[in-house]
Amino acid sequence: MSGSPANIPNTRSSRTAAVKQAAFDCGFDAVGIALAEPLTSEVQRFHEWLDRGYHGTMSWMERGADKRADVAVIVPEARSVVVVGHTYDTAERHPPEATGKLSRYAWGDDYHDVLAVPLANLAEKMKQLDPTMEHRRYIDTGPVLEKQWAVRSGLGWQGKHSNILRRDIGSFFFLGVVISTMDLDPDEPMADHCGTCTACIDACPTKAIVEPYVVDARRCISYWTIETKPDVEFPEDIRSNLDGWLYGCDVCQDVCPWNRFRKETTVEAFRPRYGQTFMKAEDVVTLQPSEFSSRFRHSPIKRAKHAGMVRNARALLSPQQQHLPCNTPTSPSLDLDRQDLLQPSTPAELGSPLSSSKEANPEDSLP
Ligand code: B12
Ligand code: SF4
Ligand code: SF4
Repeated sequence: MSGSPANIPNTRSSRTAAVKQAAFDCGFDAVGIALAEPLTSEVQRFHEWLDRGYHGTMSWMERGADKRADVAVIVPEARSVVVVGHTYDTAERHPPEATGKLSRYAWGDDYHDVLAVPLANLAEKMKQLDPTMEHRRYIDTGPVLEKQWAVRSGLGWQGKHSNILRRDIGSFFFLGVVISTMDLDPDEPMADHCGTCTACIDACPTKAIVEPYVVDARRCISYWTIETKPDVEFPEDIRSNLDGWLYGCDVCQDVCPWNRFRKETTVEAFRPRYGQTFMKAEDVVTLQPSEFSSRFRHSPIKRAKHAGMVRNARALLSPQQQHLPCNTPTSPSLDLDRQDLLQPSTPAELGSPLSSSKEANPEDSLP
């Protein structure tokens, strides 16, 4: 019987090392591996969260419970979940008193599109290591509990703001997963380094972090400015506490001490379009639908739609300022469905390599 070709690792540990190296070669900044076992306690908490109504109008979160609980429903015979992180931080900062702020993740092109390429490349490299491999891959594109897989895989810990973070690169990174039949060595979960810190809870303008590690989306600026239909007006206690955010919100991450070690991406596609980290609300309310389409083509902001961005901008303006000529339609159109899967496709160009990490100091001055 012939053995593996010389360049294909033939032990589980060498295959695992090769997969991790492949993730870095494809441009990811962090990688962890979990066994593809059912998520039991995590799913129970997820359902408690839904039962409390914390998902608001995001009814798509009620679907796909079987897939969230067990990735073997998605990939029969799944053995491993490879979780990757890709930073999106850039050198730009929001001016301190700016209003009309755009959240950092949305400054450039849509990460679902940008990261589909390196994730496809990673899957292709895994396939070269194990030609019999079956897989599915996701970047916020399906009913997969990505943060919980990131925790299981040791990629990071879940902070009290509920995002995943790491000591070497902070939290400004996206997550992606490859669920596969490949037999790989799992990593140990990472210790929680939040300690006694409560900076994110204290700073949240709308008090959306209702207990440590738990966000009530119905109180979160990100939910209101991104996920609600354009014809829904903000409740007064949200509107009056928007803290200048036009689309999304970065406050809980901006105040996190671990983001002193944030790592800048060199991926041009994530840099702010037109150099803008904020837009004047007065300008947004007068933006024509055609201008909106061209300004936000291939941007995550298209999710809010023209009418949604105008609604967000109006909420930032005082009642007097709102009497600007704006005549904007508020007709809601179809929602994007996050249950769409990224279909495995042919590998494309490798993603741009990223700059090396800033040195992460020991945690003496940190929580
Ligand atoms: C729905 C959703 C939202 C909702 C709900 C937010 C939320 N906290 O889940 C809204 C619209 C508000 C939102 C906002 C944002 N989002 Co979002 N979102 C998602 C999505 C699609 C699903 C997340 C989900 O399943 N939430 C359900 C709740 C129940 O999960 P959970 O918060 O992890 O809850 C767990 C904890 O509370 C835990 N728990 C309870 N008690 C305790 C106690 C301890 C000790 C511990 C450890 C845990 C714990 O149990 C729960 C279940 O396991 C994911 C993509 C995906 N498919 O996973 C992206 C995702 C989470 N979002 C992301 C981002 C970037 C954001 C924003 C930063 C965008 C912005 N700048 O505006 C904000 C952050 C707001 C915040 N503080 O959470 C990234 C996060 C990357 C990262 N590094 O973690 C993801 C992973 C997308 C991606 N692929 O990169 N998002
Ligand atoms: S994103 Fe903003 S509103 Fe939402 S939990 Fe974080 S600080 Fe609060
Ligand atoms: S701000 Fe503090 S409590 Fe919140 S995630 Fe960062 S370290 Fe944890």
